[in-house]
Amino acid sequence: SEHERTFVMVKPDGVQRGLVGDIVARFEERGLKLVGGKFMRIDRDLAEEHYGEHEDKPFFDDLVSFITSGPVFAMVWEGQDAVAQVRTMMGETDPAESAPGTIRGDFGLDLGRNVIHGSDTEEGSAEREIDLFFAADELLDYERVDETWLYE
Ligand code: DAT
Ligand code: MG
Repeated sequence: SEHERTFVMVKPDGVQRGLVGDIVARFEERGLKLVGGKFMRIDRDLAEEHYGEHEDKPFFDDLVSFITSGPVFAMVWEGQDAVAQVRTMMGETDPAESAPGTIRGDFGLDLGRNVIHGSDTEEGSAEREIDLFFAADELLDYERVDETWLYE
């Protein structure tokens, strides 16, 4: 909590469906601050490391194939309770169970094509993912002009 950073990624389906702008706009409008962004293609090694917690799951191979199948937009967002707030804005893992108004609930139908990744709230997850995708000098420190109006 307090001001923290979280790793977010528009997955290949979200990029192909032209959802990058809408997704970025949601976080910007919420008041979160973009501190890093990278349009990239994930290779197999990075995919396997990023999703390492799922390596024994039956869906692991499909997940790695999917996430490496096209460009993704990787981002780091900063703000008060950023990790949990992003998870709430994303909805449930399965878009079919996600409420309208959430990103997965507005843009997805299928578990294996759920548009977006965001770090989970487990201690250390966000830091691990940020370090995996971004070098320290790719993350920018600056103030948004509206910060005094976003926070008491
Ligand atoms: P999340 O992306 O909400 O953090 P997760 O970490 O449990 O969810 O799983 C990572 C991704 O793997 C998820 O976005 C979609 C896929 N996935 C999860 N559970 C699955 C399942 N039971 N069958 C197929 N794909 C699954
Ligand atoms: Mg997860």
